Amino acid sequence: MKLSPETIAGLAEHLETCQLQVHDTLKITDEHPHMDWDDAYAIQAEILRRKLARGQRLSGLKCGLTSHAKMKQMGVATPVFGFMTDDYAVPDGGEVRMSELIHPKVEPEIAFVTSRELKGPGCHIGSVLAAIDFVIPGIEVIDSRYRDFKFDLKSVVADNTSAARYVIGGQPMAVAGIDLRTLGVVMEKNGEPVAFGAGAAVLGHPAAALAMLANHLGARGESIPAGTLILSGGITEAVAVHAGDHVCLRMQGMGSTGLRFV
Ligand code: 0L1
Ligand code: MG
Repeated sequence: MKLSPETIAGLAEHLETCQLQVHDTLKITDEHPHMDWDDAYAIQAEILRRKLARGQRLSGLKCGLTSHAKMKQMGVATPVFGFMTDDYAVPDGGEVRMSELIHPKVEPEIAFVTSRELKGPGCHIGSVLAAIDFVIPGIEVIDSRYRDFKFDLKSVVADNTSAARYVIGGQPMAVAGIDLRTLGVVMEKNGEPVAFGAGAAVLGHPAAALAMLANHLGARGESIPAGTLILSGGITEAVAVHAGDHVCLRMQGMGSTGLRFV
């Protein structure tokens, strides 16, 4: 690690304050060009610690930048991992207040819920499929705290991978019998289809994203507990939203979920 514990705590406070006070900032690597991956994940962990200390609860984990469409949109080449707390959860069909966000975008994602602990290293698609209770449609609302979404990967990791809100809903399905690679998704904004894709857009198979997450956590002596909700990453590019927009995600055989921005 290159940053001191004091600098990590200060950067976590800075980024979380941007989130809570709804203002943007320049990417933190401008001031700390030598920070490394461990520093970035330590800043993210400190943001989680601050939220838990205020009584929020961890409600899920997320994989980000797992599709070529997202990687190309953001000009990066590596997936990243983050967390969601219970205040990020939006009820199915519920409202998201624009006044609480900076410049939100939505992503269609396959959400997984585990029935067993997943532990790396050595986790692979097979271990993931054996440990999944069900999959369900999910929309992630990302809201980078960086001005104009201009960042590098370490800055994004520190900013908890832009996590802001999410909704899940529709018909949960067991993974046995579904080919997650050919699972089709259509995301609509105000009734118009705006993004289309299939599960294979996520690293060839969306379970591969969870295997990467388990291996990432395993390298840190952590694991994914049974009963964890995990967003596997945007299948398409993220779509910008504004007040008044209604977003609906339809997933093949699983119905739909949606939310409204007010
Ligand atoms: O969920 C994600 O794909 C992570 C996004 C992080 C970068 C961004 O803000 O687009
Ligand atoms: Mg996402």
